[in-house]
Amino acid sequence: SLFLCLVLNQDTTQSGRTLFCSSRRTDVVSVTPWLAPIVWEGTFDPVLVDNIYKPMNLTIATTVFAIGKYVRFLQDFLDTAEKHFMVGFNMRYYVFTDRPHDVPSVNLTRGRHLSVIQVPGSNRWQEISARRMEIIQTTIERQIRREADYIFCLDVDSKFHARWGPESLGRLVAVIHPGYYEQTRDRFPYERRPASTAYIPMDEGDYYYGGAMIGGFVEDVYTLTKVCQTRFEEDAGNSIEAAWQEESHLNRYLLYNKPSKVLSPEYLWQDFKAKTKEVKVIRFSGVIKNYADVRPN
Ligand code: UD2
Repeated sequence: SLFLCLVLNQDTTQSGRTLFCSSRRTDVVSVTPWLAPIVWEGTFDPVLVDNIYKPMNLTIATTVFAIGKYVRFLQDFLDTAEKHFMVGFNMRYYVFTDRPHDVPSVNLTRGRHLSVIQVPGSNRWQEISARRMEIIQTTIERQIRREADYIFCLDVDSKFHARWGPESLGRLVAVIHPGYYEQTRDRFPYERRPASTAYIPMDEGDYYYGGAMIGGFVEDVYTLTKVCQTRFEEDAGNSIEAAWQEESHLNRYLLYNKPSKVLSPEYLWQDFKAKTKEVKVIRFSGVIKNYADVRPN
């Protein structure tokens, strides 16, 4: 039946269980040129993946920043994460905020914990966004490397809508930005000034990765944040700020340190964007926000 399934490009049933075939998706590319999977709905069997990872008793760390008015996004982020994100796994949320008293109380299921870590506020959103790399790095040094196996660093102005499970686990995991998965690389908003350490020439680049998600083994994400922070500071010393702050540095890092798994834009959609035919399920998306209303400046 596996043979038939490959030939007919259909699901089939074996002992009552649906057999998934990677060839089931012919409308999207599901592997990178360096043979890392690109995770789309229909390219994996969720039951099989859960059965492999759940017995490992893994602990997942999730960092999320809610500085200033962004605390208002925490309730929905956490409520929906409890419904859809790594359900059945040990979870440690690390909430970084300058307003610890405004962190909502959320009912966490068994094996899931939340710590609030106070960090300074800032008047510049660019600085808040960029400083995440430094704070994640120091928190990994202080505690996360002893407390978790994998880590996800996520944007708070977002919600989960459907399963985001262990199919997303890997050594170094990045997500394709929903605004650029249909574009050619000359259209990617990489940093194009050679004076910046985030510079990517026009004829290089694989994908445009979204800064709203970085994931992987704690030590691999640690190295990524350390390198990006060093480069960000080097740029600052030369009075240059990359086009999309840490997202630009992330893209540069991933060009030369290829992710071992790439998540499709199903794992990072944007609510203002209409669903396209390739996206069978929106798992996580950025909410519509009024920048003037939530940012400090
Ligand atoms: C894009 C990226 C974001 C980041 C940013 C860099 C996507 C979908 N989003 O989003 O990840 O790379 O560009 O410019 O890829 N934050 C606060 N308080 C603030 C401002 C920001 O807590 O006052 C935190 C918060 O966790 C937020 C994150 O920083 O989710 C990113 O900031 P943003 O959402 O304003 O950036 P945005 O939407 O332009």
